[in-house]
Amino acid sequence: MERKQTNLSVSVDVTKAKDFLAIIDTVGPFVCLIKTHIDIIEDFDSTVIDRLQELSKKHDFLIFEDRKFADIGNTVALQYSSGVYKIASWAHITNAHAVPGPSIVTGLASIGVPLQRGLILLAEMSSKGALTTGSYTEDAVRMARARRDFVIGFIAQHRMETIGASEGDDLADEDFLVLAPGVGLDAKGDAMGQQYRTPEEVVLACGCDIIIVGRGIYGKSDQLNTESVEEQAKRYRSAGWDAYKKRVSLS
Ligand code: S5P
Repeated sequence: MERKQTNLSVSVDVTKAKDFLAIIDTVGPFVCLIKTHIDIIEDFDSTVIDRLQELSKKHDFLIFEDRKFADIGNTVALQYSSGVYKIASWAHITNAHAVPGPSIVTGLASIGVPLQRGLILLAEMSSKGALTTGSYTEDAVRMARARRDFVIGFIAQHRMETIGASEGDDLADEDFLVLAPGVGLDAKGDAMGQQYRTPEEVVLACGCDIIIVGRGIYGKSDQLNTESVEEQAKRYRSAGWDAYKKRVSLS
């Protein structure tokens, strides 16, 4: 983030490999992180991963596969390491729901720690009516604190620092990343329950670190317009980074 002066992560939720790679090559210079849903690519083969890894080196970004694991430890270890996608072999970061309890982290860590991967826990979701509130969020944060060798942060809508802390907990050196999806400068939501807030709201007012932006950058049209994608990536990058600099200067 510091090297490239950006806290923008682009979520590349498109179904054709050609569009997927074209968007990544276009936004690459402006992001710290590319977020993928590899299982929505219709013409997937292993060359997509080779190319993604080349782009990660070319543009200096990390790869975050948004797999949202949600099963028992043994199953998630298999889903993370094996199958068609072999996620652990290429994704620097992946994420998991807290719903199965600490065993999901144990299962994923058995694969991810030896590969020096990082895990993000979903502590709060952006969708309307999400059940990730109150004690659920607190327990997700406690699960992270118990595995700081592997859990590097949260998907959340607010800073999580003091949430779920008990008296006597030493939080002084705690520095979890907070990645916020549901970010848009133009729309307030979509027709399927997504809710958007501005970079200023999520980063400055709510203390999140990284903004995750999908359709706000590449729109919904079938015709990819890389000029407009580049323009939007620059726009979100400066909105996100300005809000971050303001927050850091206040703290
Ligand atoms: O709570 C969440 C968690 C995630 S990871 N809400 C989300 O929207 N996401 C993901 O962020 C979602 O799966 C999608 O890939 C992205 C948001 O996309 P956008 O097009 O709405 O910006």
